[in-house]
Parts: sequence; structure tokens; C-alpha cells
Amino acid sequence: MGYRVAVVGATGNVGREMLKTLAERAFPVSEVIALASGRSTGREVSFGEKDVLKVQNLETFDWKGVDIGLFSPGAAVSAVHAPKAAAAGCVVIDNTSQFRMDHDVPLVVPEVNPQALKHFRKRNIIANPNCSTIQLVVALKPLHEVARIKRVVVSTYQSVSGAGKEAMDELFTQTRGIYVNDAATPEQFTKPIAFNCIPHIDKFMDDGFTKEEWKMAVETRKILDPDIQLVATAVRVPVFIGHGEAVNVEFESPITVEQAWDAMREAPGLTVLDRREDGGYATQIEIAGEDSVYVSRVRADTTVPHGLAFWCVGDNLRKGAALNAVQIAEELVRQGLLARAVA
Ligand code: 11C
Repeated sequence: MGYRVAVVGATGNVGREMLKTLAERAFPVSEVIALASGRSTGREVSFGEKDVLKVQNLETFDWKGVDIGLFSPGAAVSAVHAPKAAAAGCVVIDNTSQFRMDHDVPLVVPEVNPQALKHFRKRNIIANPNCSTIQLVVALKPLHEVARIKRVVVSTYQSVSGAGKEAMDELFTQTRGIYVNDAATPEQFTKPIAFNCIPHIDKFMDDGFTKEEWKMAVETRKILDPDIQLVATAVRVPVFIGHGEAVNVEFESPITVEQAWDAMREAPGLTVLDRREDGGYATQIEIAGEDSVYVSRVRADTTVPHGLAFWCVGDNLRKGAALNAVQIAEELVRQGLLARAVA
């Protein structure tokens, strides 16, 4: 018994990770369909260790009979094709920013707000949050349950894979170019990314924040609590996979470091790696490929009445995108919200 599952954007960083995650977690599938733009039609992508799928053309695809669509093609493509799939009865789990803030589209991190899923039938679309939001709310949720969060200040250290395959290639080429005296002009980023940090992710908004920073604020409020104030600075760093975040949290009531450690240790999807010694913390290189969000460097922030500071890292392609989307599909099954799988 299994579901017919289509992956849209199957040749991209996240699409390939979605296929890998579906296979690794043995999600019950009767058929997996790889879809992408006409340019990629006929290309092959792996599904699990043994299977190879031929990529089909999204433009001409007939959605009838598809149970679940995992979308990660870019917001403009989702805007056109997700509603088409949803109208044909497919439950869309969309990884783009296209529908996240629509009031009738649930924005879900299964460890944080699985209850929001029950409203998905209004549009047949569920939104997967931005990668930097996902790892943050997984870390904040257990703390919010101990002492309500008032305000969050977060600075991100985001890997280039968040910007796609070409961005990863650009980091590689520029880094190599510096050693062989072959400087490449930046194309994917506005400034050199090799040996540099760029405080600019997504487009600029009228108030001076970038859209990435805005997304972290509004998505955290939608997922966790509409009363939380959040200010973000999003920075691209020369790392291939994994986003880091330095987080300061102000609470309404006292919370000790020990209480925070205990709550975070108990929380699903979260691993505390916090030895106060050289190397006793998690970094991007170590957690790439891992499902868990890692928290380190938890300490009291005594500059506010009830404050904590911590560091967290997560694999942006995995928990930040593909894994969260597959977990949403698993949660739909668990809550009995999908039609029965076909035999
Ligand atoms: C990045 N967070 O690292 C972005 C990628 O809204 O889903 C994901 C953009 C989004 O560049």
C-alpha cells in the first residue's frame, strides 16, 4: 500500500534531497514521479539506492490520481502549478515562499505546530517554512513552553546551498580561483563569496530589511506565537551546507540555563551538544546530512531581565527543506488526514 507522490523541481538541490529522504524514511509510495521544467525532461534522477527516475515535464503533466506533491521549483512556478495540482485532488506540500503567509494555508513544522495541518483542505496546500525559520522554531519551541518568549534577536550564518546548485558551484570555483590566480566574477551573489560574508539574502524591502529577515519574523509568529517580536540579520557565509544561527531570546519570566538544556534535550528534532570546552559545540560541517537541529553554547544573557543566548545549526537542505516536507506528509498520514493509500 502506498501513495502516488510527485516531486516538483526534482533536479534541484532540495528536489533531489526530497527523493533521497522519501526513500531513506521508506515513506509508503506506490509510485514516485520526478517533475521539472521542460529543460530537464528526460534527465535521470536517483530514488533510493537502486531506482532511477526519468524526469517528466511539469508543464504537460496530468495531476489526476496523484496523492501528494512535494514542490520545490521556485515561487513563480509553484504559483502556477501548485493550485493546478491541488484542484486535481493532490495535497501539495510547497517548499517555496509563495503561499506561506496566506491565512488559509497552514505553515507547518511537525515538531512545533502539527495541529495546524487540520485546516489544509481549504486550499489543499501546506507550506513548508524557510530553512532558517525551521531550525529556529524547533529550538525555540521547548523554551517557549518553559517561559514565554517576548523577543528574539537572531543573526544567521547561511550556507550557499540555500541559493541553489549554481551558488554552490560559484563558491567552489571562486575558492579554487584564488589559489590558481583565476578570479571569477560573482554571478550568483552580489559580492565575492569565497573567503567573505555577505549580509544580504533575498531581495531588499522598503524598510531596509531583506526578505529573508522578514520571512524569519513573520513565519516564526505564524508557526509559534503571533506575539513574539523577532529581529533578524541574515548573512551568507562561505559554507556549502548547513545554516548557523546566533540567537538571543528575552523571556517573560525567569529561565535558567539548566532548565533550557533539560527542555531542549527532551524536545523532538533537537540535539543539545553543549560542553563548555574547546570543540564542545556543533558546527555546519559536522551536522550536514543529519536530521536533527543542534543547539550549543547556551548561556544566560544578563543584558535583559530574563535572557538566554545560544547557537544552533541545521542542515538547510534536510530539516530546513526536504525532511520537513516529508515529515509533513508523514504527519498527514499519522493524523489520518489523507485518503487511504492504494493497495
Ligand atoms: C537561503 N533561506 O538560504 C534561503 C533559501 O524562502 O524558501 C530558501 C528560500 C525560501 O537562501
